[in-house]
Amino acid sequence: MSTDELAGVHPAWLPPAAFRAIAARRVAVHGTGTLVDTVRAEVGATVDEDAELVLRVTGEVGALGEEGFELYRRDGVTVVLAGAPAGLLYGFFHVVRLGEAAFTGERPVERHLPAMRRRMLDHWDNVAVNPVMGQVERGYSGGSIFWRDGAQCDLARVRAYGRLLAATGVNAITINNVNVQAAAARLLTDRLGEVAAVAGVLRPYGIRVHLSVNFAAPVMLGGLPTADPLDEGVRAWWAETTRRVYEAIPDFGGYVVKADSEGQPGPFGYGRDHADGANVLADALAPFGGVVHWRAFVYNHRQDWRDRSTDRARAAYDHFAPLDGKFRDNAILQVKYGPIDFQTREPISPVIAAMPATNVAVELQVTQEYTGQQRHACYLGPMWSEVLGFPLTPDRDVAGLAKELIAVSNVGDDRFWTGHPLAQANLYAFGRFAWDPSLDPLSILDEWIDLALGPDVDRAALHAILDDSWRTYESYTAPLGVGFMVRPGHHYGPDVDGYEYTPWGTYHFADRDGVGVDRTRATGTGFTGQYPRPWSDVYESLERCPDELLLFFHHVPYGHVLHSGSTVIQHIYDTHFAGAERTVEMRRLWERLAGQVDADLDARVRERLDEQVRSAAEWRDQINTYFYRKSGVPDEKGRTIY
Ligand code: BDP
Repeated sequence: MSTDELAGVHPAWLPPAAFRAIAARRVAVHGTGTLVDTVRAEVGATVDEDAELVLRVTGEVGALGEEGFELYRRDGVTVVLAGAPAGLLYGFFHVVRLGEAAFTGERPVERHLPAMRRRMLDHWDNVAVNPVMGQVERGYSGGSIFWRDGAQCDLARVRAYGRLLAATGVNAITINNVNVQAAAARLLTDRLGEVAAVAGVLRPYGIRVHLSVNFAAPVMLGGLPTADPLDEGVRAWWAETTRRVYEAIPDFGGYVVKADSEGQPGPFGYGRDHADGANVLADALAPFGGVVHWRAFVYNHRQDWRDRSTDRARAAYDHFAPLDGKFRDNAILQVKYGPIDFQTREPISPVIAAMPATNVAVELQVTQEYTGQQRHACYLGPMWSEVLGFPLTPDRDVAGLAKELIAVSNVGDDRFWTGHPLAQANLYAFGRFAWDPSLDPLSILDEWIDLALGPDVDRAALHAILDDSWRTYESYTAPLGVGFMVRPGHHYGPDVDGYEYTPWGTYHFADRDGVGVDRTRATGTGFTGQYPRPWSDVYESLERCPDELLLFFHHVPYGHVLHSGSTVIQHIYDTHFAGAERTVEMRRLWERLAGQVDADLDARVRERLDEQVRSAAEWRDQINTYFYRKSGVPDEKGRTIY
């Protein structure tokens, strides 16, 4: 794996030390196929007899599917059995994770099967540098690992990435931005070779490649007069174009489409609905076993901000719920976990429960667009655990309602992969949750610490920094679920009114008397009515609405008393002082890692923590000052607010 391209690149969670326990043992690998060969290459020398670790693909184990595996240890031999090569690969990496524990004592038979059939990362990488968004939209880790200056990169980095992802259980990636510009659109046709090359290096890791396509491709690339999904010529163009894609990439995954959203073309332009739009692509992909991921992130980003009857939170449900049952089986509706846009705190999107006859995938954001942009340490595992375990309907949680888990990747060509080295833990956690949403986020963090930093680092200090870092970030940024108090455009740092008088639909309605968005049925936008019971009632009720979502659902006076006993205004002051203070503590805790991690990793983390401390103080001061001046209510603890 060591090519020039990888010189100096941090091994993330697969350093040579992670393989210590396996390297010290005699290993036998039985089976054939590309993925079994991958396992063989990982193991190095293998033996035929007297193995202490046996990895075997066998038809003898039932119900493990393509990806499941069985693990046990008996009489000094650790055995991994899989029904298919992919299962063997995942079983192998499971043994890597276990380390010495895989070779200690006896182990009864455990069965491991992925909860989600597709575990996918979306890259928002641009082929040509976008003048506003750069090479990677919302990328905080340097350039793209796929393209540089409009041309495909050396793929050694992509291969190493595939290996890292396989070790977490990820089995699909979309390689280009959902906002598909001209150069990227051509990946579907004359630049298809680049997609095939990426598919080639990821295939040995069981990862299928998907492509974001532009809904207007028949016009842009095919020279047709229309992209109307019901037009016969358009249908034929998609069918033929897709046939060519599969000729080049027989195991191609499918398409991802952002349509009628933030300026992207879509079926609305032709008077058609989104099921019409998705189905034309689904039909083109079906003969080859491909799927289309159709994003539900559809809303009017040019609304009149003075018109309070429109509510961006309502948009996805209003557009999609009436279409339940109209999507093809190989169309997957990709729904962001919250109704607005990857905020630090949002309620769960009601769309996830509203479409029982549709395949729904839940989309998370590993790239920290709204959670500190990889300058702030913010471990998102606890948030995702809450999201996935949320009992949205009386009999199912979000993980049970979703068929797939998808997230926007946080990786770039940075030598630590993720800009902030500690942000690696988020990427690692995503894969692990997609495999098993019931995992404990803090145990996942332990896995990452063990693998990436070694078992001897000050684990307690790392936990003290990261365990609550999401809640810490929440405490010094937008309060009580109101969201979007970020600087317009790049979304870093505070600007309370930055979006307040714009057409983007993200408002807080703060005035001298109160703050928050009234989304009730009784007096507000009616958004609460999109939830199943009991949530429609819980959120509608000022008394029952959880504190952390209060301002998402209700407009309240500053003196409103929370369940915590504090008033809204005092809560704002207290959390902002405490949150900023906490970042100073995080920086102090990191000092304990000095000498335990590589000097350059240490330097990078220190630089980021300094910025986090600075930025948290800026958030504290701007938010507190804003609300003090609006409300005129002094801090009851007498701290200085200007
Ligand atoms: C928003 C991002 C924007 C993305 C959009 C999306 O600011 O860059 O294009 O999400 O998900 O959060 O399509």
